[in-house]
Parts: sequence; C-alpha cells; structure tokens
Amino acid sequence: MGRRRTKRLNNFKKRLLATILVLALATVLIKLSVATAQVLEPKVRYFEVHARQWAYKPSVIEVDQGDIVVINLFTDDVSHGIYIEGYDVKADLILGEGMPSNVTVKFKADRPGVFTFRCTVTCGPFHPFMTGKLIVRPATPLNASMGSAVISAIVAMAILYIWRW
Ligand SMILES: [Cu+2]
Repeated sequence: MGRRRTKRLNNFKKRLLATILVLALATVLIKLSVATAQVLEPKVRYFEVHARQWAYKPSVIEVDQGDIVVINLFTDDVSHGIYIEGYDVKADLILGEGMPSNVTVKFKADRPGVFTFRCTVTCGPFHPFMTGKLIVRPATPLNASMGSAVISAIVAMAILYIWRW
C-alpha cells in the first residue's frame, strides 16, 4: 500500500466521520425544532360560551394543538353543563341559590381533531341535541416541515462539500 493510497483512505475516513457528525447534528436540530414548536407556542385561549335551550353560543370553538383552553360557561335560561368528548372535560352549571352563575373548564388541547361537546344536564326535550364542536388544529405542521426541509437542504450541501473530490 503506497503513501498516496493511505492518504486517500485517511481522507475517506475523515469525510465519513464529518458526514456522520453532520447527520447527527441535523437529527438533533430537527428533533429540537419540532419539540420547541410544540412547547413554546402554546397560548391561553379564553372563550365565553353562553348556553341556552338548546344550543351553545358560540357552538364552534377552534384552537391550535397545545393551546391551553379556558371555557367560561354561562347560562341564559336554565341549568346546563358541558362535557367534551375525547377530552374528558366536564362541568355542570346548576342554577340555584348560592350556586355559581358560571363555571370554568380549563384543559390543554393536546390532541388534534374534531370533538363534540354536549350538555350534561337534562334541560328539556331537545337536551340530547344540545351540542357544539371543539376543533383542534394540528400543531404547526407547516412550520415543522419547513424547518426540516431547510435543515435537510443545508445537510445535503454540507455533505456535497465534504465529499467534493
Ligand atoms: Cu342544556
């Protein structure tokens, strides 16, 4: 084995090592950017919802995944309540002396999707139809995928640079 060949082999090892380092760094960066997108962006979203026979106003609540959702429920007529399917969030709003005039539920919208919420108190003939919708938009899929695309492009350029002959 000549000196030249040994040198070439050493170059190959260095390049391989550099490539592995770049890929490892990129993996960490992508994981970090996805994690921060989920951790840093939550907002507290406050909704004042009025219940009456037999509807909620507003009847559609839209938030982003990861948001802290606060719903303050009022009644405009009789006792009502709220139960959000899929989130196991529930509160009764019972009218009466010494009873609170509104109730608050607070939860983290950690799962995306469309969830029905419904009344928890039998409030009349159309009580079963007293429903609303909670829409939880998935957490910034565009931002995360764009960040990954940018990092991937930089990685591709770095690897090309490392392996140029
Ligand atoms: Cu009701």
